[in-house]
Amino acid sequence: MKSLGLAVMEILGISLGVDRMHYKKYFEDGGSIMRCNYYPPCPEPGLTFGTGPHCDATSLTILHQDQVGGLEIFANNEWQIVRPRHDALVINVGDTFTALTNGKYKSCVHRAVVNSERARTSLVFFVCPREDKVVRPPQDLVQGERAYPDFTWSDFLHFTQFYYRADAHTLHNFTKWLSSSKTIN
Ligand SMILES: *[C@@H]1O[C@H](CO)[C@@H](O)[C@H](O)[C@H]1NC(C)=O
Ligand SMILES: O=C(O)CCC(=O)C(=O)O
Repeated sequence: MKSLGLAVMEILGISLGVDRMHYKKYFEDGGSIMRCNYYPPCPEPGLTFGTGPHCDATSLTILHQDQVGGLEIFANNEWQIVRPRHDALVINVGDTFTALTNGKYKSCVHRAVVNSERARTSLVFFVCPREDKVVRPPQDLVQGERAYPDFTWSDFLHFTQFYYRADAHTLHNFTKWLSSSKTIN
């Protein structure tokens, strides 16, 4: 999974027109988080979500869902079903990668719905930088203002674990939180 993540990083570097090895090298000593989600059938699926709408705070998400289905992404102003395919993985950009590209790649808002009939599982692998590494876009992607300040993955992870439940505005509110805590210090 790690080498797959690094291979995608190389492709993303190429697509952005920066040094093709830039992101691959940056994540070489990085870490990862893996999560297995189990969603039991729900008698009233219209009243809840399996996982509410959020962006992943991490950098890159590699997800596999079973054939039951339930993953949806918010794109072109509407919720769109991500049809399960047993032979495919879903790749999502997370907030930390948004910051690393100065906002060029946008993290994707997604959610998981439940259904009344069948239990569902998904397996999710999150690619992250080494915790103490500064998250900063390459100079090529900064024309004028920086979209986000410098931070470390460790700070951002801490924010989402102790102060803020990930939603569609996590990075925005983290940035605000960072600048207010700097003022206090
Ligand atoms: C996060 O930011 C959004 C957009 O500015 C705002 O509506 C929301 O209230 C914020 N949430 C928290 C918990 O600060
Ligand atoms: O179960 C899914 O398809 C989505 C899971 C998810 O968004 C997450 O674990 O962060």
